[in-house]
Amino acid sequence: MSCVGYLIAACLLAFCAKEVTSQNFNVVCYYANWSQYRIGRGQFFPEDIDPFLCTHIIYSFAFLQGNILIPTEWNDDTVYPPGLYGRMMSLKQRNPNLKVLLAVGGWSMGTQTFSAMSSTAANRKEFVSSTINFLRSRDFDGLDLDWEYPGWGPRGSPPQDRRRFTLLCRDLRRGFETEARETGRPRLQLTAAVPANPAIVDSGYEVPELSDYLDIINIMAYDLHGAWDPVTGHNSPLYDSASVLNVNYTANYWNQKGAPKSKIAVGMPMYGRSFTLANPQNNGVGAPVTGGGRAGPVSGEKGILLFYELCSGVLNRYTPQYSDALQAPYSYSGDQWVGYDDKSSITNKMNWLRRQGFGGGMVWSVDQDDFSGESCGEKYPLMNVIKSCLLDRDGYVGNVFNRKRPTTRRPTTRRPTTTRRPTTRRPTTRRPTTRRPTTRRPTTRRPTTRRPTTRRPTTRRPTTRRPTTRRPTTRRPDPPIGANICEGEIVAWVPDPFVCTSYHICVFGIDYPFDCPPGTGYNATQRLCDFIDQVSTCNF
Ligand SMILES: *[C@@H]1O[C@H](CO)[C@@H](O)[C@H](O)[C@H]1NC(C)=O
Ligand SMILES: CC(=O)N[C@H]1CO[C@H](CO)[C@@H](O)[C@@H]1O
Repeated sequence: MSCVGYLIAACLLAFCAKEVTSQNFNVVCYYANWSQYRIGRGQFFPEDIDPFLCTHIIYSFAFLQGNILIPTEWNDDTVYPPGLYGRMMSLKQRNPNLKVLLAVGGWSMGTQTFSAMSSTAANRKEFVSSTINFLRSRDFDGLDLDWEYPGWGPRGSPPQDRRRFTLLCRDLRRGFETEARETGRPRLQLTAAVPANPAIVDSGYEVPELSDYLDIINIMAYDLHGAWDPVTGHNSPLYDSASVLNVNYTANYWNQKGAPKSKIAVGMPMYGRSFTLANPQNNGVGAPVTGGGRAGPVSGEKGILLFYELCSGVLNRYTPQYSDALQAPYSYSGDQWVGYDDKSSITNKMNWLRRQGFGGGMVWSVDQDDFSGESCGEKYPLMNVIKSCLLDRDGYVGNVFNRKRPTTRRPTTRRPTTTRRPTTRRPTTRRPTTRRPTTRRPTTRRPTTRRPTTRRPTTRRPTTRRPTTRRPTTRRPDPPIGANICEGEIVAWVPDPFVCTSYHICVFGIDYPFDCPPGTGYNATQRLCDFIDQVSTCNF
């Protein structure tokens, strides 16, 4: 299609047909914990999220150690300065309908630990009960399982893992229900990120039974084509009559296999996948390539362009094209080719989603849209399209939760401003873009051949992140004699029994004592250092 044709299509698509419907949609936003290490304007923190754009935020990722959930990032879980978990939770003060879930797994964690943890009832039991404690003590509203993928041989998961995954979901759901009954709190939610490729679905997912246990099924309907392919292909085409790897096919496939539409959240990428063309004259869909496209300036990853990288370069310098067959935009310039989603293709997907009656949309990931507005000229251009099609102005909650109205907009006054943000946010040693993927890995990786070894982060960050590095230098000498405060605690925050301005982080029974900054005391309810007059133990 010509450029003019493209513009007309863009205009036609730019409206969201919002007929009156009683349906409440979910908008599930993944947040990548490594976005804090992007450079310059790409650097992203929880405060950069507009809490009214999503009904659910999924913090990615925590890992498993044995049967226990562990944070992966040195500052995920700190109390002072408040860790990224805590900072994410404060978004709920602005939008009380917002749910924040924690994802466990991801492409880089692999399948082995999931496999072992889910293989016996006793292991699963330990995982379930420790996970409930972990989530509750940090105010998470649920868990998202990102096992990529149970029963999928090419990543080392044996066929038995198909059943194990179902049992894991069953035990989690039952555990969450029991805990909710016993405590009177709203039940923790259980969701999963699942593959788009039908072959991977069939080898690992007992869809009808799983669907009973899961609240939301997040289909990773992106990475459908990429640098591992020999020819250009679109990251996330809505349709494709030549291949099952398209959004319409996979969402309907999950539904036909037994997942109710209301539980399906259809994934959308906030990034494009790019290629280097073998011959610049041959620049359509299906043209031979020599590999991934040049890395973007912020992501630094070959074959990937984040949406704001597209805005600041590609969208005005490349030649835009629109594939009618795929209902998807792509662009090329010289030997560079990129397939992506923009405002009109997302609008089109939203209209499709509403027509088809699916329960909501999901994005990977919220930190890849233009959150600052510096590149695209407006803040969160893609997320706002999704919001305008699926949510009302208040970003109401989706179909599985009760709606709550914002009560008082209590801002962040309770927290001394000095504790809010570390001045030096970023340990210079650990950042680089080479270490970690900007996006989550190929949902689609067809079984055998294709994956180049470069795509997988083989080296995990060293194990240096742990507690020893966290401790401020101004330490009280020793914990009171005989008090092993941390005995039996896996991961816990414990107020010091004697000093109201101190607290302890216990990690696998080991005590890491901390002092609050001058003028503040430890508020055990909020798990932070608070103004001293807010801390009951300091005022009696
Ligand atoms: C979308 O998927 C459904 C179910 O697989 C199929 O019947 C329909 O033809 C698809 N639509 C297009 C335009 O491919
Ligand atoms: C900085 C960083 O990458 N932190 C963690 C974020 O989650 C991933 C899981 O995919 C871990 O590998 C990282 O260690």
